[in-house]
Amino acid sequence: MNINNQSTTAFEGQKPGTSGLRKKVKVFQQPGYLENFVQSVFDSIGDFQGQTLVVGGDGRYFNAEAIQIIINMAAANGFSRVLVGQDGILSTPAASCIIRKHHAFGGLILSASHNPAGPDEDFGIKYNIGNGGPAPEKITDAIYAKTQTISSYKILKSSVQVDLSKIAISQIGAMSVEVIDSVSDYAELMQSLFDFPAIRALLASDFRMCFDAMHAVTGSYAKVILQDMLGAADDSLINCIPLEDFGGGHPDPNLTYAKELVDIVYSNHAPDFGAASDGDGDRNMILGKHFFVTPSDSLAIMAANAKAVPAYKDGIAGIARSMPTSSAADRVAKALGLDCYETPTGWKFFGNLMDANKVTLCGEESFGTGSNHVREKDGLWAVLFWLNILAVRGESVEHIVTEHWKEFGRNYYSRHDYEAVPTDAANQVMQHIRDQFESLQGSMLAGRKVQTCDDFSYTDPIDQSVSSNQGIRILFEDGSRIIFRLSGTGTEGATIRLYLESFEPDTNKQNMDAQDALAELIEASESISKLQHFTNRDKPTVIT
Ligand code: VG1
Ligand code: CO
Repeated sequence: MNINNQSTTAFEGQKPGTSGLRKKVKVFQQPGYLENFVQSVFDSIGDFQGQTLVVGGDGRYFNAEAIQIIINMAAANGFSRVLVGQDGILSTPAASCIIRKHHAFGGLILSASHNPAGPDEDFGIKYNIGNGGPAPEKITDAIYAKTQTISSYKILKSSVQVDLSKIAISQIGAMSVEVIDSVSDYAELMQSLFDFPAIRALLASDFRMCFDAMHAVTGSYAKVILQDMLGAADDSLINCIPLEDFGGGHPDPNLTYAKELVDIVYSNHAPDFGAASDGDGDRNMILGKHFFVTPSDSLAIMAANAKAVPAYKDGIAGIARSMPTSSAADRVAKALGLDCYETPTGWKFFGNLMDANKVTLCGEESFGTGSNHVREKDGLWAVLFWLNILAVRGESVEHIVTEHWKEFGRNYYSRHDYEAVPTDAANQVMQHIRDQFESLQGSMLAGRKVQTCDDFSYTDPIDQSVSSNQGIRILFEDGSRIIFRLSGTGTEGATIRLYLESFEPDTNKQNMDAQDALAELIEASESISKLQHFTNRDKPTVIT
């Protein structure tokens, strides 16, 4: 093998965010940009000589080109085997499953998740370690440091183009390249976790569902699992052809961007169950007939009903949720006598807890739920989990949720996003709140007493690593919370996320609209942050 030590100069700002490096496609297309980042990964992950690398992505624009470059670099750097999804396709949870199952050293996942795709839109890449999960901060910090000093990268002298369209094994010098079925390992894992015969029977009854793949990666997975294996009717899957630009859409499964599905479940002919997944297949939105399940409630309800699912029939070890996620899951954990962990935003913080068997289920308010079956959040897994619960309980989604509130109380919850605001304005907002920490302490706000306010800092209970500045929290004595956080996944300016939560134990007051129930907290948020004033916006971009 003829290897070229291509000299290069560092690019500024190749800093992995909440979920890897995300930039405009045009930025990634600069000569050496992707190569520098990939080499910085290889230089930061330890000794992988003779080992396996998994590669695949969500199929967005630039996916295939990036994969060819990575294969040429993996061969030059000394991997002995690359496993790549057919047509370059691997959903994020499927990549995690394949890394684990085939004992790979790690994997490169090409995705910018929910961010729009196409020549003028976004691309992304992240490295997952051998447990199948996102690299922890100590590795992403090392990768970033490397990108700032890199001066050369290794690549084959004469570039090889692998045919990704056919399942086959080929050889590049000492390295083999295996193009594998993108779905089968993952489908087999799903079958081992859930009661497929019960779900099949449910789908064969008069129960109707609608799954929206939003023209992103889960289309391929939903066809095989929901349709071929579980018998879902043809018309129960929509937008299931993966497209390079996601059909011009924004595959973020929420009430704003999954409008087509939302309109269907709120129509006169609404199905019993609706669900959507995001660009790379790791998130989910769950809906019933004329009913929306908040992701925080979804996590709590899964935990409370876990024994209905074969894989969790003996109970779960514990629950973890990201800090901004509502504390609905904490109430279930308490009732079950389990530990509940509160981590910063981003799936990488759950890995250690799952590896140490402290938790089985994890979730984020941002439509991410998952378990220790892989080390990523998993959209279709959540859909199957709900179908399994529905098959066992034989009740409607709305009934299951409202019964849950009766038993545990309802955590009213909402997130307001102010997307693409000027970075300076966003920093001003955060500083403005910080400046009031002292005066807020113990004061009355929104008719309730402030208990504490701080910048959330997390010490990993397994390796004691500390992650600070993970969002501003204003915690009230009655359990209500206001949280401000800057997004780590955007590619334009800054995105401010405002998270609001209040607890309602009274069954007679659990049927309000969340925005109405949270009105006082919403007003108080503006008064202390001057968010709309600093950013010159009069309303959020997205409310969920
Ligand atoms: C967002 C979500 C976070 C999630 C992350 C990656 O991050 O809030 O909960 O883990 O996206 O999800 P941020 O930093 O923009 O708030 V995905 O589907 O893009 O891997
Ligand atoms: Co995603």
